[in-house]
Amino acid sequence: MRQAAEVDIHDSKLSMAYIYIAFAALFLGTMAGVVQGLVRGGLIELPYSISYYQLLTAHGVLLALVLTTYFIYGFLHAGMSRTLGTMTPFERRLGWIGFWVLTIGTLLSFAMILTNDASVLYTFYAPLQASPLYYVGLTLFVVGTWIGGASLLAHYIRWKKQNRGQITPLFSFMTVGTILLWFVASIGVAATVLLQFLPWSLGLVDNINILLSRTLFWYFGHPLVYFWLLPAYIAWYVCIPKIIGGKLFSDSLARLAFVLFLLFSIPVGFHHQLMEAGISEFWKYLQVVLTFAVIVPSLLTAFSIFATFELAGRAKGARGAFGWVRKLPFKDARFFAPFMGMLFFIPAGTGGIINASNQMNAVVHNTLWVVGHFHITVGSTVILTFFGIAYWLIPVLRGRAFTARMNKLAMTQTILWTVGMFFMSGAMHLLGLLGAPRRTAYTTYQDHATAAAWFDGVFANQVTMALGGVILFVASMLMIYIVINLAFFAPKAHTEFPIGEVAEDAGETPRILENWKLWIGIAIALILFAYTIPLMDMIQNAPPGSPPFRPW
Ligand code: HAS
Repeated sequence: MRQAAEVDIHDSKLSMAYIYIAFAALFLGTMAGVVQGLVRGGLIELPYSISYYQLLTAHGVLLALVLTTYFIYGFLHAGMSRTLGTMTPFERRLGWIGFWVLTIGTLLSFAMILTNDASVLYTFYAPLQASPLYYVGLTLFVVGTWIGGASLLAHYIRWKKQNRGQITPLFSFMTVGTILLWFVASIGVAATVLLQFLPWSLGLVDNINILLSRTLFWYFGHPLVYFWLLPAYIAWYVCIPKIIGGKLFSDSLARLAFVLFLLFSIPVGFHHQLMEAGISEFWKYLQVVLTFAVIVPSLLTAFSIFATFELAGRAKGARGAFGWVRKLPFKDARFFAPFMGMLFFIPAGTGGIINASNQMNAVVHNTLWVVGHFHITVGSTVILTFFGIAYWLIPVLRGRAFTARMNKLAMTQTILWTVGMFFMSGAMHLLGLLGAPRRTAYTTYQDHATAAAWFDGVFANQVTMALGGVILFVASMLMIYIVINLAFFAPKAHTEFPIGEVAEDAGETPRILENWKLWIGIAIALILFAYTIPLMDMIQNAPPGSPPFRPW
């Protein structure tokens, strides 16, 4: 007898629409990446007046913004449909409207990058000025995510009404936490784009308050990294236990981690501005303290996942302190890819703690170290987990199988990605420590001896970086091949959407963890505390501001 689909067929179509664009962005973004890596390494020069900064902008926007956002929405819509039941036509329509608004925004912004009217990098720092259409595109992008998020929240609210008193399935609880975090955080970027960049780029005002724009950007920019991370954590907490044949160690601890992210991930943006004049030490200090608070839920996650692995191993008869490690299914790419992501997160998180420490930030800020940091956080921990999800999610949504042959290729893909990232990000970290700056094209600084010394190490040199980039590019093309196979050519089959259970002796989940009004209230209070006075200061004692610059 044919089994019912794990995700309703109409909901699957919506999720797949997001996922197709995510992988198209991976394709284009890594193409831009490899070329730009070769240019940065001084190995090739760009033809046809394409600029390094244009490629760098395309690379950053496509991978950090487009790939992540589309994959996340595809994954969350599918998981909500799986755990709360199919969407109503209204909820699905909202999902599609969100998708189209997001896509129009993406295409518009991307067109501006292609015409070299927006080579402002993915952080679009003022006083670099792009075409107004670029900012219109960004606005539509954010509005699209709000509409898509409203669809997810509407689904949740309806389920809650229909299932009064029941605890929300963990996947859906975590989705709500992620979307609420996104809503509160993206107000910052919407404010700076609408109130500062758009009027300035349209010529309605002459100058822009740079400090204010960066502050509003980083109010959004740091929680943005958790918007990328939390869906990966959803897979670690909810799907991985099932894949390894175990049970989640604690439901309450998992929910608590997500609540703590909502509270502490937003009032911390100043740790990206520690070297910036115009913000007093006290407010930087306060936000660094809160940054250290937002490390706690990741430490809780490390603890929970370790415990889940150990429980699963012991249930399968493992002995000794670490015998359970051998019981993990390392030959299953659905586990192996996220597992490598977890391993990456150990040095990556340590690097984050270094970044957040004021004195050490003075050493690494604006150097290649930071580029190394974000390639092993979002580029490895998050993306390897997303790849691991894709290996079963695409077959679920397309009614196909993840065959043994594809599993083998996926294992090779993971190893290539890991090795490529090790070389590229390792070299970036070392070069950054020596002082090599970020956001620059290839230069020998007129053959200055200090600059030459940065790059003459055995491992720490431009060529290692470029070599890592080439390996990553091969890994990326392999991933595209696997995705195309899973979506269109793999044999028809029923594939399971892995949703894990909680260990029997985990204890009951306290209801207060789902009191979103309370958590949003505390989050807003913390944000007001950390930001009100510095923002008022930036507005009341505003500098004259800056006219636009377009140095490309
Ligand atoms: Fe970061 C810059 C601080 C995490 C992304 N970060 C960036 C930028 C990006 C980024 C994109 O304080 C550059 C922005 C730009 O363009 O300018 N970051 C932190 C801190 C954390 C952190 C404190 N970052 C992330 C994550 C990202 C990300 C996650 C993406 C997803 N970051 C900074 C700072 C800067 C910065 C400054 C500014 C630098 C500057 O000066 O410009 C923390 O959240 C990290 C906490 C994580 C841990 C790790 C826990 C480990 C786990 C794995 C366990 C493993 C298991 C498996 C279970 C404490 C959970 C083991 C099993 C076995 C069997 C062995």
